[in-house]
Amino acid sequence: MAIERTLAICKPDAVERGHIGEIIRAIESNQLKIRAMRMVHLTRPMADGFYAVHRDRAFFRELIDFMTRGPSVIMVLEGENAIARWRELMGATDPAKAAEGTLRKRFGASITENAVHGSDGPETARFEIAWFFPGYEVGY
Ligand code: IDP
Ligand code: MG
Repeated sequence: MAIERTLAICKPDAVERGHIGEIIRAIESNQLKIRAMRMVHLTRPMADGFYAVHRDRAFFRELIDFMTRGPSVIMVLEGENAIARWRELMGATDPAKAAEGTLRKRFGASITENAVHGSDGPETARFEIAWFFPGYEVGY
């Protein structure tokens, strides 16, 4: 199994409600290492570019309004099979459908305000890490 890196975000709803600590605890207690971290209040151009793949979806505007309404905590996670493992910890996109104990079940309020983000594959992870951590190097 490969060591992977993935991009994780505590979205504005999770930051507003004081869930950063619980989310980091879930990361650290599940053998994922935080390799980079920053708090960013996304501008519209940053959010538009990050979610460009969704720009034709009906929910795009609502998603961008949400993601730009307050700061997010953005992290690079690393570990064995990190991409799938982080998505498993997050749970399904819709908190109502997310498994018991997942972060979205615990902290998500709606399909838009679902507390956390995770890359969905290796290509996406590369793009998303470069988007928020330009120049990020593996050679630490
Ligand atoms: P994911 O975050 O589980 O990968 P995506 O389909 O990539 O889900 O959607 C990106 C984000 O857009 C979701 O996390 C959520 O915040 C929002 N979103 C997705 N689907 C809907 C929807 O049907 N209505 C409203 N917002 C949505
Ligand atoms: Mg996605």
